[in-house]
Amino acid sequence: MTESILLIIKPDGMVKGLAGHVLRRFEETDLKLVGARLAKVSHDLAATHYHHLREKPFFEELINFITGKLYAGQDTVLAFAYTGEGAVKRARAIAGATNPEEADYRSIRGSFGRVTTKGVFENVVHVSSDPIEGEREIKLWFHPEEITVPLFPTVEQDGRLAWADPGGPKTRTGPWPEEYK
Ligand code: IDP
Ligand code: MG
Repeated sequence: MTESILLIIKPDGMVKGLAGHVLRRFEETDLKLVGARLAKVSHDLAATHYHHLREKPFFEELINFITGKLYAGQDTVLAFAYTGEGAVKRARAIAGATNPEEADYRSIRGSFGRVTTKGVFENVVHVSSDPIEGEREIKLWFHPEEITVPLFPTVEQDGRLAWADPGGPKTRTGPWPEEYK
């Protein structure tokens, strides 16, 4: 199945100079790069992106982390959209498990991530958890004109293209597919 994912090089990956390494790893796959941007992570964008974790005890620290507050104001991240056969599984294998201490040591998170004393998983990259999240996240981080192939339906709005279904936080309609748990 053709799937699309959002890859983010998180603030820790940016300040540690890992952008080139991460891109290299993804270049070794035949996933197609269809979007790339340097993005400023506002509190709103972060909270919408991580809405599924809003009840978690680490949520505030996670927002501080992703908006760059723990890294001397590193509030820009690199965001990429990739598409291809089995993209979620393949991208998540490169990234490694969410907890860097449990991630395969050859993966990006296993090699370069850490768990802070406050319990935040600083894990270098974000990769969409499943295709539904991939679509929601790409629509959240990219405008249609920034995606180089017709990935999702668009509509014209005030003379500009917009995503036909903007994919808000509530777009997940069912449980997570078994294979992505
Ligand atoms: P994922 O990034 O592997 O898809 P999610 O459960 O979607 O994992 O969590 C998003 C991010 O929130 C993680 O990448 C990590 O930075 C942080 N996070 C998730 N679970 C924990 C936890 O139990 N403790 C601390 N941070 C966490
Ligand atoms: Mg996730």
